[in-house]
Amino acid sequence: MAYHLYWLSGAPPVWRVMLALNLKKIRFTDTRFEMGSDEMSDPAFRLISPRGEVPVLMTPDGPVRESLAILAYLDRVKPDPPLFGRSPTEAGVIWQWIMDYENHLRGAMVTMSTIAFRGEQEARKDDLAAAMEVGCREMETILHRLRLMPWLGGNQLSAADIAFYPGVQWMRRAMRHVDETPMHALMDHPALRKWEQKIEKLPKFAQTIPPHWTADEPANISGLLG
Ligand SMILES: N[C@@H](CCC(=O)N[C@@H](CS)C(=O)NCC(=O)O)C(=O)O
Repeated sequence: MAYHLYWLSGAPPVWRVMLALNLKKIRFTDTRFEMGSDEMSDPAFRLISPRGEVPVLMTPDGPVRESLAILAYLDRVKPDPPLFGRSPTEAGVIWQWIMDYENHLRGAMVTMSTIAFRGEQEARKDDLAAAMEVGCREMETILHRLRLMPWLGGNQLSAADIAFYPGVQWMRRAMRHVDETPMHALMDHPALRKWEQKIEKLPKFAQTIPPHWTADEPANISGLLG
């Protein structure tokens, strides 16, 4: 098989790549690592992933790492359906929403979920409150967009939606461990739910759900807390 994916269950960047591969109808074989496994620090794997991170997609052109780079690569390999738009304007808008998420919301989500999964809500109350403030503000901007447009990047599903969706699911899991905050209402917003349902109708969506979320496998620990 021409494509082979190295992955970890529950890693949002991996989920992006799986969604994109399925959307493009690109078949792939895979190797699932366990968090902290020796294989991830193996010198041979470090040659293709210097920090020992996943996703890595082996391709006929060589290994590609970094989830957004993999999405860009796949879009060139198989342009239909496009992930980064068809026009310069569409590409610009899609990247703008991706970078908004990457530069502003994602860091806040990581802080909130790390605190939540580690049970540090009391011990790190101030950090949680600060991250929550940023997270809520950024989420409101995205919700405003989803109230106006069918997809985050515009009128079509794009890399912006694929980049954002796994982070939202990660947040949903984290928020189960956090008491009253305005984030609960934001996460329940009908525009967000409707958008998620459309993504969940994508081809082979069920196969992309992190297996340890559906099976009764123990939660990952250390680097990957979900
Ligand atoms: N910016 C990278 C992030 C990759 C990343 O952080 N992967 C994590 C899982 S979410 C990982 O492999 N962690 C394992 C480790 O650091 O040992 C991307 O988007 O692909």
